[in-house]
Order: sequence, then structure tokens, then C-alpha cells
Amino acid sequence: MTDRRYITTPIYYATGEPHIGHAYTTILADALARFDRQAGREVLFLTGTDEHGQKIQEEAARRGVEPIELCDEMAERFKDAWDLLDIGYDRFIRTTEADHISVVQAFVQRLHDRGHIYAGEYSGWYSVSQERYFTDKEIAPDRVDPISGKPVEWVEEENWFFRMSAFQEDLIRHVQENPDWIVPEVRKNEILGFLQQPLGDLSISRPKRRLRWGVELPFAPEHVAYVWVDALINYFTASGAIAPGTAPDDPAWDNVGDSWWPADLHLIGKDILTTHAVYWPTLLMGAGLPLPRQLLAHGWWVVGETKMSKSLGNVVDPLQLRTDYGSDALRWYLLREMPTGQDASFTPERFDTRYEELANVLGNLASRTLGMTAKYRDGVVPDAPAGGLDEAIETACADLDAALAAHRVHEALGAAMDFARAANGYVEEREPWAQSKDPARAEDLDETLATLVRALVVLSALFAPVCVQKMEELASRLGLDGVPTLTDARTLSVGGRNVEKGAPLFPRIERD
Ligand code: ME8
Repeated sequence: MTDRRYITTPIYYATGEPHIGHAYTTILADALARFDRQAGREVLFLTGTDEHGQKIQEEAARRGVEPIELCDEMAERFKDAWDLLDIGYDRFIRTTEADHISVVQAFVQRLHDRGHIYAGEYSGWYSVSQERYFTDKEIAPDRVDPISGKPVEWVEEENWFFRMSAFQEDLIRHVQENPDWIVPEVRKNEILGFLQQPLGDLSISRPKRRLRWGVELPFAPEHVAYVWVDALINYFTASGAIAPGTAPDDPAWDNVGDSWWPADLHLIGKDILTTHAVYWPTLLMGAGLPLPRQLLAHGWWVVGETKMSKSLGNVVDPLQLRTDYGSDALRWYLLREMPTGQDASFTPERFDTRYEELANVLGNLASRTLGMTAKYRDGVVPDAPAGGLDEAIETACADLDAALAAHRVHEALGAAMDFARAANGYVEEREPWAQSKDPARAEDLDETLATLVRALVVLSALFAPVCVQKMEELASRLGLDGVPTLTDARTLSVGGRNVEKGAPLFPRIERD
């Protein structure tokens, strides 16, 4: 692994409010970025909004506003939501930014100059909801798109095409030779299955008379770029590989190695796998650019058996959950509950269960450790050996690392929680309340308390990428100047520190 990581989320359509699915991907990216930073890596974490295309144009018309007004408003909504959920992105890109438009134009011109673009006629079934064409087979029998279930429309128009078919063999080889390029494996197999059929060429433009809200093609000013082409290029724009205004044949294109490109990890939902695993890599091949190092396509949050969607009216609002339970609890629930890569069902009962896990295991350990240090030692951590849980710490760190390397984030968090459980087990085993009654066991009690405080210091580091606020709070009660890195947490001296019990970290919450 390099000591730099470039992590991206999809850029979300600026048409609706951020919902729990958007929150999930973005919190996942944020937690991975925090784990990376904690391990000393330099990170570029990119998110943003997808602001061109028919979907935006239609939504703006429906609201009676200009597309850019809608985008300005929605970009702020997404930024506000991410602030409230403690998502510390490094860059928020909007596809209407002048810099991005310039890079898209240079990119498509470069494809054109390299002979990969031609003019043609297109006819097919188009889904505005997914901004994609679907084949007859995919829409049968109800003429709806297979992802959103919304009606498709028949479109016939003159378009510019990208010779995607020319890269089919190279793409298949790339997927086969890099078995971890698409994870989880089920998604890799889905793409290999898709690639067994001959790959068509990709229509990359829309005539302006049908769609005016997009990036004008430099070689065909009567057309705008197909929104997915424009959107995918965002990852490249934000890498800083090509300065806006760079000519399509500038040598800089052949030497992007000093920038953040290629991305290390594109996090996406499985709904947009084809665009990321087929359109994007072939476009990059056409432009002669390196491919992203990995795609992780996660599953869907569903309600009952159904995908969450605005039209079904079953969308869970992440900001309401934050108001009721706090951002840390929401982040914990989403990342701990969904096995990374699979679907998960949102239920209030499971939310409560996951919250109670935080309260009863981690919260309880913190209050008993800090409470006993206050009661038996006036809040000063004894200067005593603190290694009573060292083996459990080793195990937790090794399990966490292995799970993260395998992109099993739920298991990484499980390893952190198992360690908190082990520390509670240590309390039961050592019975500090009994030790405190026997003056001959004062040293034993010192060791118990020092060991438990060390455990809390380590736990603050283990949980901090997810429970951002509460672990800051815990670190401050432990007399620390911020949450330590995991390496420091294992070695810094705890003896002599003043600690403070404070109110429960995860208080009981009454549901109405
Ligand atoms: O597709 N469960 O944007 P989008 C889990 N603009 N994740 C979900 C989800 C759910 N129920 N619903 C949405 C677009 N997501 C394009 C992307 S990228 C160059 C352009 C998450 O607003 C998941 O990450 O429809 C999914 O891929 C993404 O939101 C789709 O967001």
C-alpha cells in the first residue's frame, strides 16, 4: 500500500435531499479516510454533486427555477448534511465548476484527436432516472429501467460515439489479471458476465436542441457531453493531474504520476457499477490514462424488501436520526450493520440494538473505569504496569487491520467492539471493588485501573474514525490532547494523568 490514498464517493445528483444511502457511502469513505490518516497516510477524500443532464434540467423546470439555482441550493444541502454528519472531505467538486468543464472538454477532445470518436445515429430506450440507455432485454417486459423501475423513453437522435467496443478485450484482460480490481467478487463476476456480450459503442453526446444543460463538446458545439462522461471525469479533474486550460495533446497527459491520479479507491453503490467498471476504464484507456486502482461496489439499504426511493416515499432521513441519536450513533449503525458489499435492511429496532451496544459495552466501560479511578484514586491514574490487556489489544489491532485490508469494515468495527467487551471481562475478572477493600491489594488495584485506562486510550483511537465526536470527548476526559494515533495509544504513559468521569457517553434515549 502506498503512503497516499485517493478515495472518492459518487457525486450525487443535485435533484433531491441527501438520504441514508448517500450518507452511507460518504460516511464509509470518511471512516476509511480517517483510518488511513490515523495510520499516517496522506489522503485526498473527494465527494461532490453531479449537476448536468436531463434529470437536473427536468427537476429545475418542475420547480420553476434555472438549473444552476437548483444546483447551488442542492450543493449547499449536501455540504451542510456532510458537516452535520462529521464528514471531513478534502474536496467537494461540482460539475458546473469552470475548471471541471475545461478538463472535460480537453478530455473529450483528446479522445477525438486520438481517433476514438465518430458521429452516428442512435436509437434506444433511455431512462432519465439513471441517465442511461438500456437494451430491449433489460427493460422487458414492462418498459421500465431495471434499477429504478421508472418508465424509459424511446430516443432517436444523431450523436457522437466513443469507440468503447475497441477496448473490450483490454478491459476483460484487466479485470481477469487484477482479481481485486472490483470488489466484492460477486460484482467482478457481474462485470465479467456483462462483458461476455459484444460491447457496443458509447453515445457520448446529446444534441443541444434536446438538452441544453451540459458541457459543450469542443469539436461539435451543437452537442453537450453525455452526463455520465462529464460526471465520471470529475475524479480525474479533482486529482489535479491536468491544469484547466491544458491542451489535449500536452505532454502533461502522459505524465500524471505526480498528481493524485490514479484514484486508489472509487466507492460506489452497485447501481452504478457498469458506468464505473465499463464506461470509465474504457474512456481512460482511450485517453491513454492509468486506471483507478480499485472499485468497491456496496449493497443497497432497503426498507423491508424494497429499495429506498423518493417515489416510494420510504426514504430514511439521516439528519433526523442524527437529531435523535447523534452523528456518532448513526455512523456506527450504518457501518456496523451493513456487511460491506451486501444489502442491509434499515429498521428502528436494529438501530436501537446497535446503539445499546455502544452504550452498554463502550459507554459502560468508560463510565466504570473513569468512575472507579475517581472514587478509589481521586481521579489520578496510578503509575503502575498497564499491560494487563496487551494481548487483547494485539488481537484487536491485527483483526482490525486484516478486516480493513479486505474491505470488511463491519468486521473491523466488530473487532474494536470485541476489545471493549474483553476489557469489560477484565473488570469482572479483577473485581476492582473487592481489591479496593483490601489494603494489601492496593498494587493490584493500581494495575487494574492503569490497564483499564490504557484500554480506553486504545479504544478512543479504534473508534475515532466512526464515533468522531464521542471519542474526542473520551480523549479529553482521559486528559489527552485529542485522540492519539493507534500506535501512540498503545505506548503513551497513562500514569499520573488526571481523568474525569463526566456524563454517560451514550445516554439512554427514550423513543416516543
Ligand atoms: O448515481 N443504498 O447519483 P445518485 C445504498 N450522479 N446506497 C445508496 C442508496 C441506497 N438505497 N441510494 C443511493 C448517481 N445510494 C450519479 C453518480 S458518479 C460519477 C455519478 C448511494 O444521487 C450509492 O453510493 O443517484 C449510489 O451509488 C449513489 O448513492 C447514487 O447516487
